This record gives sequence, C-alpha cells and structure tokens, in this order.
Amino acid sequence: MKKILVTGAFGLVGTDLVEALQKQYGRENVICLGHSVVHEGFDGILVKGSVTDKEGLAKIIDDHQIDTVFHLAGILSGGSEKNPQLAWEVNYLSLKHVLDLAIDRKFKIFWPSSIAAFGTTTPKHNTPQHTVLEPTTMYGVNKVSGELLCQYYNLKYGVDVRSVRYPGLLGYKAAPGAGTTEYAIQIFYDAIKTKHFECFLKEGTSLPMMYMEDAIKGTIDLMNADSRNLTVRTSYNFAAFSFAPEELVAEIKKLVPGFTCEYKPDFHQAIADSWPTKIDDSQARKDWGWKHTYGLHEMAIDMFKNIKIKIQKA
Ligand code: VAH
Repeated sequence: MKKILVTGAFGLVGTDLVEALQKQYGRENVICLGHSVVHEGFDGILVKGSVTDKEGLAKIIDDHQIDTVFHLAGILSGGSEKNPQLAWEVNYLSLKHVLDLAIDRKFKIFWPSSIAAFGTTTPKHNTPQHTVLEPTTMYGVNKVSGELLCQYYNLKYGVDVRSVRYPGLLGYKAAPGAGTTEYAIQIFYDAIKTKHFECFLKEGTSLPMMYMEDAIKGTIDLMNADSRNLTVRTSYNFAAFSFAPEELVAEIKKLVPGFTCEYKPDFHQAIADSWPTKIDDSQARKDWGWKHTYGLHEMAIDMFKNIKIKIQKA
C-alpha cells in the first residue's frame, strides 16, 4: 500500500484506522475523505466530497494516484432503519461506484461488512463462515448485497476487494454513531459523567464485540495478506468476545463505584435480537493469521481510562 484513500475517515473505525495508517505509511500517503463530520484540528490530507458521487470519487482517486481504498463510509443499523432509501445509496450504491472504478484502475479495496448480514434464520451460536444470510434490517440487506457484489467483482473482473464482518466495535477516539452495539461505548461516557446509564437493550442480549485496537490491526493485516491465501471474497467472519449489557455493567461497576444501569429496550432490541450471539471466525484465523488480544475486562479498563481523559480535556 503506497497511496491510500479512506472514506468515512471521521467515523468510529475511520478515525482509528487513519491514525494507524498515517503512522505506518506516512501522513502524506493517507487521503481522508470526509463528508459531514471533520475532526477539529485534524492533522492530515483532507478531501471533501460524497461517496455517492462516482465522478468525484474517480477524480480523487486519479489526482492522488490511489492504490488502496478503505471504503468505510456508511450509515449504521439504527440510522439505516430510520432512512432506508439513503442507506441503500450510501451503504450499497457507493460500494458499487468504488468497485466499478477499481476494474480499470486496479486499486485494492477494503470494505466492512457486519454481523448485521446475519438474520433470525442464521444459527445464532458459533455462526459459521458459510451460512444462511436473511437479514431483517436495511443495514443487513446492504451488507449481504455488498458482500455478494464484492465476490462477483472479484470473480468476474479480478478486483482485489477484501472484507470482514465487523462485530460491535468499541473505540474511544470518535463519538459513537447511530448503531445498535454503540450502547457499549455510550455507557462509558454516561458512567463517568453521571454514574448512570439507560440501556436501550434488555439484559441477556449477548452480542459479538471487539476492541478497536484489535479491529484496526486485523483490518490492516487482511489488506497485507497474500491474496493467494484468501479463500473468502464475500466477507470473513471476524470476532473476539461476546457480552450482554449486564456483563459490561459489572465491569464498569468495578471502575465506577455506585454506577447504576436501567434497561429500557427500544427499536434497537429487535435489531440486536436478529443478530448472532457468538461467531466462528476460524477461517480468518486459518487464512490470514487473525487473532484478537483484548477481552472484555482489558477493553473496559482501556476504554474507561481513555474516555475519562477525553472528558477531562473537553
Ligand atoms: C451497528 N455498530 O450497531 C454497528 C455494527 C455489528 C453492529 O455494524 O450498527
């Protein structure tokens, strides 16, 4: 990777990924495409534009001689249910633009799928790499459609597009977006500020999760893996640990004595109920050496420490 474009550069994943790529490949070699949110004091190469504008994307890719695109721009599960039409355009059509541009320009692509690609008919425990994908959310439909499009462009045009099904990702550098697993990020801010949290999921709602440090390392490792070892061109199952809200609450209570949580399920509960509780990611571990390092306890300590610093600095 020499000249990298990151779309969604200021989102939850993008913020951490840009920092890691700048460190590894040089600030001048990471082009960051922002749409609405741009971080104050951002130190890097910023280009403004929309991923729904194919010609605009082509110009950025050509002007900067891009050889790798991390196409992260997207609307998460909760936001996609609120605006399904826009979700289709941003989450799916923009991916087709990037894939189309890669046919002749031969740049590599990373695109994030999600555990949202699974649905209520998918085996919920130890969900296999190859299984039933009948999601009941627009976000999930976008992800399944996108996975199949990636595989088609790889088979038909030889586009080197690689993908993982992100679980719920926990990071502190960017604010949590309109997702379902993002409750597990917001809870730290509320615990530190008010010692209380209202959780929009009920107890017992166990979901696959991953600390952002592991997600970023795994994403970059996949992009640097030998293409000949990759046996999955839809999207790799990608996992670390699972927890239910009350398990995270118990970890936070160790850090914030007197912390309380009230469970008030809303529309996010149906979304979470359609997702698996635990993922089998053995294919990723076999094909490109994926392994996670953070568990629930280590994640909670690091998130708490860094969000506390962030709040004190604000
Ligand atoms: C969401 N955090 O909740 C995202 C993610 C697995 C869930 O895709 O929408």
